[in-house]
Amino acid sequence: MKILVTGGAGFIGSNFIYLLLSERPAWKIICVDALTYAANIHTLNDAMKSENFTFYKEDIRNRAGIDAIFEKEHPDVVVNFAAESHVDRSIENPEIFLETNIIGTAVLMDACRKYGVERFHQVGTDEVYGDLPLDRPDLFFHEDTPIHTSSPYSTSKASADLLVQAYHRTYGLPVTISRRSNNYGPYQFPEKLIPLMIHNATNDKPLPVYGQGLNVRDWLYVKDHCYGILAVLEKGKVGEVYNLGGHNEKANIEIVKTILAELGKPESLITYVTDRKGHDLRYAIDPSKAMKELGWAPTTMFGDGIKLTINWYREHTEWMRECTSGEYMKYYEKMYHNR
Ligand code: NAD
Ligand code: TDX
Repeated sequence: MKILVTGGAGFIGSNFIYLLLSERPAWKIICVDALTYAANIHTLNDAMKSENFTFYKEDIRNRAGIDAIFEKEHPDVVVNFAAESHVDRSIENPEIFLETNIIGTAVLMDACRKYGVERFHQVGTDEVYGDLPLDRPDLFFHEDTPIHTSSPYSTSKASADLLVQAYHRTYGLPVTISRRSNNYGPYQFPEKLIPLMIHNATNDKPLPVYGQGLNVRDWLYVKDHCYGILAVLEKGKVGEVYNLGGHNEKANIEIVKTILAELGKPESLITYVTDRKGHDLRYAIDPSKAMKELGWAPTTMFGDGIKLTINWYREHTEWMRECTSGEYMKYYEKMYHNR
């Protein structure tokens, strides 16, 4: 089996590659990543040691470059993690989200049509379903919940999903889509809530909580998500969408207080700042289809996962330093100064 993984130098893609190297050691892995600000090539240091792993620095928007990789490698399966993934950045600059998340996905699928693949899997998000009210804990996102997006990011991801379904219906491309909400774990870029809060708390810097910190997210340990994607590849039905989740809802403020407690830092570091524009209130996934049809279920409880995550960041200060030097400081200043 030869699998082409895009966005493999980012958070979830790299975790997926490490899962494959240990769980499917006979598979050949081709990683394609443009190495944007969100990537850290050192994340793949261990993977590079494997003879089953090949890395290409390429942009999924570059048709000639992508075609050349397909021409040379002829992958059996493609999993698309490559994306602009941060909601706040999409509010500042939507265009690159449209280019990478929509056009990039189309370029990849065109290459899949041209060279033939057994499966194109799109890594999606539950943000395509919009949000749920805070006072209706009985409501969840199902696979047939209408698409109803809030941010330029979620709109670009929804557009990509629709395009994937169109390529299936129009051209018969064998596709699957998985939708997941918030992941946490090793190798997540510190623009996202959990690594940002760990980084700031470790350095005794203020922890910027948007609004009142009452927005709810449905958290999944990244390794559980990666097992879910593998289950969709191996047991999923072509043309189907699978929601991956584990009923693990937490208000942001709860997460921030847990991180402070684990690190032994005072709650006085919490700073309430101006809310995100269009801030989605609550995400909550109904994962029963994936559980029933794929036999998949998450195994990491949040209490254990957050400890594993904090310890990983404690042990990888050099990795964090690489991410937070240079461009990151300018980004942080722009987004959080006087917020
Ligand atoms: P990330 O931002 O950590 O990594 C994205 C990777 O894609 C980076 O390595 C980057 O260099 C690469 N990339 C970006 N633009 C590219 C381009 N034009 N060509 C080639 N490579 C490019 O993202 P992530 O958190 O790992 O998310 C991966 C996927 O999962 C995304 O599609 C995202 O929408 C989806 N997702 C993420 C979460 C989450 O909680 N992080 C939840 C649900 C879904
Ligand atoms: O500094 C912060 N303060 C804060 O209160 C940051 C960065 C975030 N927040 C809040 C906003 C959200 O309610 O924390 C929550 C989580 O924020 P993010 O980590 O930015 O994630 P979110 O916007 O929920 O989107 C994530 O989950 C779905 C991923 O980034 C997406 O790629 C994925 O599709």
